[in-house]
Amino acid sequence: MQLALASGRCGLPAPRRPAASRRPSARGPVVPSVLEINKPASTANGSRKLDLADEMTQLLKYRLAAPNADTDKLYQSVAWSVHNRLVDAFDKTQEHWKKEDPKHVYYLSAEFLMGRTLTNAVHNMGLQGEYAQALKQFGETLEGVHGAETDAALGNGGLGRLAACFLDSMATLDLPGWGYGIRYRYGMFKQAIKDGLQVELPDYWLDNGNPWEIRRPETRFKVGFYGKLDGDKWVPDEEVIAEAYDVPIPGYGTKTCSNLRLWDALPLVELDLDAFNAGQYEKAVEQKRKADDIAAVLYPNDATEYGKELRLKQQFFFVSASLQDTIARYLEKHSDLAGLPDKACFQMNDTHPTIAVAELMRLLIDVHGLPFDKAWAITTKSLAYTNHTVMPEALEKWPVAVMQKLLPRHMQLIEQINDAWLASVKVQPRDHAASKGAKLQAAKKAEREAAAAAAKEERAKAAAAALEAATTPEAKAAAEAAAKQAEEEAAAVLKALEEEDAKVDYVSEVLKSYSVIQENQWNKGEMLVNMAYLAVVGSFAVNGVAAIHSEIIKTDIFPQFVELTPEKFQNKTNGVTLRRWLAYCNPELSALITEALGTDAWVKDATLLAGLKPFAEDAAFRKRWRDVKFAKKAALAKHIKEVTGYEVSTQPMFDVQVKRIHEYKRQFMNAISIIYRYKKIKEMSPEERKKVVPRVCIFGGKAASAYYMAKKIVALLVAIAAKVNNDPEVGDLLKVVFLPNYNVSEAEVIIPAAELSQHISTAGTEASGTSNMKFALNGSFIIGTMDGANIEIGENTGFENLFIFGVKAEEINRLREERKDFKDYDPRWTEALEWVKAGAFGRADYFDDLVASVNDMTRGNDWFLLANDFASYMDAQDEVDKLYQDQEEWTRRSILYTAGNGFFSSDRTIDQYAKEIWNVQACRQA
Ligand code: NBG
Repeated sequence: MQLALASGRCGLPAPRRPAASRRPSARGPVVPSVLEINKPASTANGSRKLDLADEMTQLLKYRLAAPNADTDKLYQSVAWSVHNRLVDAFDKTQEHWKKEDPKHVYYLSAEFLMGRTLTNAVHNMGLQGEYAQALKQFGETLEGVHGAETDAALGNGGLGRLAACFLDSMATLDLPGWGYGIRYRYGMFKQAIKDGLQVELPDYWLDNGNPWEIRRPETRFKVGFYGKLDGDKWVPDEEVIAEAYDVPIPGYGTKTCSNLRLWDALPLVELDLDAFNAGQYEKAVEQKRKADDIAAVLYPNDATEYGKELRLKQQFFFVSASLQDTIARYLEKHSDLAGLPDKACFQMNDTHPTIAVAELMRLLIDVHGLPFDKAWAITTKSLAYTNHTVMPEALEKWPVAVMQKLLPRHMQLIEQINDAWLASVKVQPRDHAASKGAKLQAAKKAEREAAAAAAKEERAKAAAAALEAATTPEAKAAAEAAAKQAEEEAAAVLKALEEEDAKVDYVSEVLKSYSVIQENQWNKGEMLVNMAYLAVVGSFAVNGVAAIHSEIIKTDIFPQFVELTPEKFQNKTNGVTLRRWLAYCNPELSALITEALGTDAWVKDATLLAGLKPFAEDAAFRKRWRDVKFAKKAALAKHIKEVTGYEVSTQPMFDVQVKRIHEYKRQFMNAISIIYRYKKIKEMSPEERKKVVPRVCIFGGKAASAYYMAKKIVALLVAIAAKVNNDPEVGDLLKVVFLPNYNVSEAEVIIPAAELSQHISTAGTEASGTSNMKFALNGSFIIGTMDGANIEIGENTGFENLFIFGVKAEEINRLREERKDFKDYDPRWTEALEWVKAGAFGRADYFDDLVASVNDMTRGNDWFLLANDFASYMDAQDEVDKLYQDQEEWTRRSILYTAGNGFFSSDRTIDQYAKEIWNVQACRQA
């Protein structure tokens, strides 16, 4: 039984204690009789207070019915006991907020990548001492039961994890706010490696119950789909019930406990008894099956669009339920919906929840009877939108046909919104569309005339040559006639073009660029709803997630909107919670920091980390800093051994790249550099080998199930590991590890152990990155490009402490253009790639397309510029090796990473959102 969670159908487990230590408690039969546990424990002041160990005992017996408390059951008993305290804190906070009625922010997100809750909740509530004590009575520790918890992996990657960090910070800052999302029955798929390839297994994360949620059968809303429009009255022909589950979110060092409300989907009628009695068993449960589908899976969608109706259904489902819920709560205290923007701000996390623009309009107009204009004023004062990517494939566009079918009323409203919007663009101050149209027209004219002038010159040259070549008067006359004719023809062509041009309505051409509904450029005739444009039109604020990204969205993604409403566009550089990502995942470093600073206040005020700077100069402190890193490396080495069987020494540099596998993140470039390193080590003499800086190269990350190239990259990494690690010639000089099923819990073990971390995306493609911040805060060096938040990390740490390489974002377009004729490969690149091609890592055919994608301009065009950046990447790697040999200097700078990057606390980010977008103030209990 107790192993079911460890290995069962979940595939590879997250970090946890070895099986041998997961045994029934040493304390013998731990469950006393009912009589015994009913005896109240009295406290010093005589009140009847149940002590924690007793409470756990009760839980073991009555909730878990577990006479033999193994580690899993002990975990659950602690979890349910913590649950009780969370519910208390939750109730008090929500009551307080209800009474005070402050403005709330509602964070709408299709993803929340929460990870485990136990350690975080216990520490945030300051109960670690009490629970450690209670567990001691069962012969267990908090760290011991920690591993029995399954990650709540309701997210794909950075965007979902950011949402989870934001909830922690909102609660910590006492900001009234809830998250809203979907309670997926299956979270992010589990990744396993089979025969060297990634396989995806379902994530049955709810199998053992979930102590971290509260089911709310009393909070239900209907959500409709499909059906017909009768005028503007919508009659859906499919309806489901959204039922709420609340996940309490305790703040750190505060009484505030806020909420993540997740929706489950239920059928209106679970079983159609008539159909059943008539023997139509499938029909009898059809409604249930359809509802089940909605909250079943998280789309494994990192940066690729799945044109799935079901996905739009999911998006609408949770958005509709969340808006209905917030409006209902607003109306408990207020009667006029015009005041909604004073009490609620909805932050749309990427394009996934942006159907909220149309749904809020529908609720206000159809359900609450407001006129369009009034509804629009409320909507545009309540919604804000965060963009998280510039990848065109991830900026969702829904075919009008799909929207029309699934949400006919919303499509109608989107058309009305668009019409009103375009009409307003037309009458913008200074006749914006007209003057822009005139400019466009003038530009086209100039282009035409320049082409005509060039052609004329060509012709004149040809005529002159013909004339010169003509020796007889007849030939001369013929040449003159030909020249004249050519001139007349050219004039006719120009005239025709001008006539065509006169027919073009330049104002409407301009308006097209603003339109929310656009033609599919790859499939003429198909019309699409551009959800990002809908979000921009419907929001009062639009933000990017790092300084460079916020500029790129202004210049490349929404420039036309910026012209009209520059004040809407903002930057909110991402951050991470220092609780989970430093204090709890690295208690050893945390203790050292607290000792040095003389306070643990940095956990809540990250700017205090700057106080570590002088300690970088202190040799004794540096030694202790190194000792902590070493201990974390040892823990990771142990984990690597347990999971992969590979034995790695703790002496080499731990070099890490963990993140979703994506071509733009360029794990392939890292792989090629490792192959080159490996090849060179093999060619070296024993003397030369002594000079090599040994490394353990660690990878982790999932490839989206349908992402062809990403899966090949995983396979290549696994193949390199198999070859290198089994090559006795190389020994400890190089080891390569692919840790399967990278998730939050894996990250918590990997990040504190890293000495170098790689953030090497093609400049301009990674919106921000957030693991770069986690690594930096844990004293890991960064090798990276001038991309996303790397740039701001450089500004905070001092660029001299980062290993920056590669081209800049502004050079990318030109280089992509030039690559058509690119031949100038770095010889190291070619040598390593040739080796892959020759089958040194097996599967030469399988890797062929991957190699071609970067090396064959006819089959791929190295779109992400790996070959282009390779030489400077290798140079940067040489610098890394050089610095690592000077451990004192390395450690000195490692301390500066932690000291310099307090800026990247999500508390800072959330404080900025609250002040600069949401206008939400703290509401704290006395
Ligand atoms: C991701 C970006 C990351 C960024 C996170 C959080 C999506 C769509 N975007 O660079 O790729 O750090 O969002 O903002 O997942």
